[in-house]
Amino acid sequence: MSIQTVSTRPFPGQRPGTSGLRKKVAVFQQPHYLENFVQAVFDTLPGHEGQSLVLGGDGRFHNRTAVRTILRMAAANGFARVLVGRGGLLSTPAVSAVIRRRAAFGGLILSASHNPGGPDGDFGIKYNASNGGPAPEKLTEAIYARSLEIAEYRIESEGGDIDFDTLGTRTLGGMSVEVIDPVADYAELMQQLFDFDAMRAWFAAGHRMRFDAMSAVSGPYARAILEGQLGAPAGTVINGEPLEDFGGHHPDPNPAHAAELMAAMSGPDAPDFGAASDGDADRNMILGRDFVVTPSDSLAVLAEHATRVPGYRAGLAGIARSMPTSRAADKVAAALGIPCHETPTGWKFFGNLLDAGQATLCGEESYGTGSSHVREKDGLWAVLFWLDLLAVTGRSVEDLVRAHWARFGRHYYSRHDWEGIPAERADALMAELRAQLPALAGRDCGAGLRIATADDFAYTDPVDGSVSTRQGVRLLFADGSRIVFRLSGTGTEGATLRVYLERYEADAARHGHPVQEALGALVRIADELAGIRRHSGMEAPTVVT
Ligand code: VG1
Ligand code: CO
Repeated sequence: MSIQTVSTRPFPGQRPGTSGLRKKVAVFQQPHYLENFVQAVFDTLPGHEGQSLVLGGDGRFHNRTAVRTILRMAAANGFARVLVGRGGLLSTPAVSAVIRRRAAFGGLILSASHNPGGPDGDFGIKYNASNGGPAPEKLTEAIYARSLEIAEYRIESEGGDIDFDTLGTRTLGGMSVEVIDPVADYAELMQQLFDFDAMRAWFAAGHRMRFDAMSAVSGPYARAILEGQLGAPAGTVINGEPLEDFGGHHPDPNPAHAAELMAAMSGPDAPDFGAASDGDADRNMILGRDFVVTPSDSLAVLAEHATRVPGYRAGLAGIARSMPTSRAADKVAAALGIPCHETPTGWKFFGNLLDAGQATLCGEESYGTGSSHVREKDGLWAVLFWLDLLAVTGRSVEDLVRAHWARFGRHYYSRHDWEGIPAERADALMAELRAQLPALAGRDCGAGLRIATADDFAYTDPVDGSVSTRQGVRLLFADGSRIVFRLSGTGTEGATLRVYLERYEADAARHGHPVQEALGALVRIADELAGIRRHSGMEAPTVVT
């Protein structure tokens, strides 16, 4: 074993955002950049010596280089074993599943998730703890603090050519490197949760599905499970080969970026069920024929019917949703007599609730849904959940959602993203908005909309008491409508303002309006109060979902 200690100097700005550290590939390619961050993680984890680490990523450009570096650093930092996905691939939910199943100390996930990849795109890295979930804020802040004072890192000088493309165990500087099948543990977990026979019968009866893997890491998982185990015809999974640049696409499963799938799901010959997932396979989009399911509704529908599925037969302990996610799930929770927790944006805030058994299902408006089976959101899991429901109820996607609205009311919902605003302008917008807050309660905004309360969301974790402030400006209207403003914590260029709009409609006779029309008054109010056009200099949002 020949450990090299390399002198280095801190890089500013290695603070993890909503989900890990994300930067342009060129930033990560700077000498010592990745090494500094990885050493900061290891330095912040007492007791990691002699333990197991899980390692893998979504296969984007720089994934393989980073895997090699991290293997050598893990060896030099005293890990006994690294479990690495074959080819350096592991989806985010699969990392979570492997950590839990094999009782690993933690894991490193290489991904910038839904951000574009390739040499000019983004790269990212995040640490997940022994519960399989994203490092909580306390830990990410400690990692950041450490990155600001780092002076050296340790790396094994050999092992740069270690084979991680074939299954098996080899050694690197006294540490064992176990190359595992990226799909196997995950697929087994899915078999425990869902009724594979019912889903097989659904396909055998001639139902059709299209799953768009967006040339990202979900391809191998979706092929193995949908086509391999459930008998879906070959070609059900499209864009199923993970590519370093995601084929030049934005691997973000929403109606704007999954245009190919949207087109395929329209018309009388369209498949019965359409789905997509993102770069690291933790997001999901659910479509019926000519029908789009919002992620907030998806969470609510899954909760409503959860006991139809084997893994949730015993019922739900609770539901948790991020604050900007619509309150459709709250209605279901109330009907079931279970709590519905409201957390800040980012999956790391669900970890404690899941660990404490206070929540079974979790969801975010950003196409993220998951459960206590792992500690990450899980794209293919959500797709299988829907598929299982289609199979056991014999109903269509649209029918399930419309019946849900009829029973619980419809939450019209949309998110408007204003991307690429210069950071100081976006900060000024938020600062002005925050300054107005004390004066907003009681204001009549016209169109029958009166602001009942206005605040900046703060969250106290009910399990460990930790407090997170400034998590989004909320305008709550007397009729139950909401507007939420927050800045993205995952972008790598300028700032992105996210405006979340929600309006509740109980009357089934009024459930058929186009969404943007139903939210028109709220869109107007959002711009009036926040001066979005004035501050951004833009005329319209860049992405509407
Ligand atoms: C976005 C979403 C958030 C999600 C996060 C990570 O964060 O809004 O709900 O948890 O991405 O998703 P932000 O700070 O940009 O709004 V993933 O699939 O990119 O890891
Ligand atoms: Co993701």
